[in-house]
Amino acid sequence: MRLDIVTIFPDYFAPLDVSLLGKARRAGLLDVHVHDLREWTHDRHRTVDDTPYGGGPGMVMKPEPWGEALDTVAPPDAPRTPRLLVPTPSGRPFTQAMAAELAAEEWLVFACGRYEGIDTRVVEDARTRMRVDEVSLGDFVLAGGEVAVLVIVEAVGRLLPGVLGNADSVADDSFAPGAMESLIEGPVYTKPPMWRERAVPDVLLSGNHGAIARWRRDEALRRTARNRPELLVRLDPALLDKHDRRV
Ligand code: 6GU
Repeated sequence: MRLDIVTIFPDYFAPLDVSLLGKARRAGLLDVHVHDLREWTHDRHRTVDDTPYGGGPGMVMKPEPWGEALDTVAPPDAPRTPRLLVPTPSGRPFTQAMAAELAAEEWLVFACGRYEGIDTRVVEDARTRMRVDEVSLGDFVLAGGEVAVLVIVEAVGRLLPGVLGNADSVADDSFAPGAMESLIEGPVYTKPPMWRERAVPDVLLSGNHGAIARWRRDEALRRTARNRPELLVRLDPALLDKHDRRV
């Protein structure tokens, strides 16, 4: 998968050299290109922002550098077009289902806004020639899109074939399409079996795989009810297993 990231802070993306995604890049599974938006400015101060029309606080990112940047990264007359992602708190919620959908794409472009956002005409213009999604990570405000892009790239990158070892199956993850779609995972344990007078639940040491699966699902239901009640109330009844019960 190819990723192009346009930002005024290329240094934010150093973490993409590290850990799982660093390894995926070195293995050739992920081809990441980070671009400095200021390369598409033409004034001495390399200006990327200006005051908002209509007044109000803060600054808005100017459309011209963004237009040139997107035309260069994804030329309008090229045979292939990428999918453009614009992180913004006013976007649609980013979900595991969207991560899975994006993992099937060949080419993603990310536009990182700062300040009060990017002049709206940039997204309108881009929509005339590529698929564009404005996405939000949740109901809070970050200082810019860079950290949101790191989050999205990690969520998508770990789903690419070959990135995770087989042992880390994605099907059991919280929110995984299927049985875990509206559930969060329960607690996990490792050795030693007793630590500070706290025992690992007997069932996990039993070797009874059916009982272990049942216990894990009960714990996922319990934890979802406690921490994410809004997920449980819209749990699709078709996704309930016939042995699920009040826990
Ligand atoms: Cl995607 N961007 C910014 N700047 N703030 C956010 C966000 C994204 N999601 C939640 N807050």
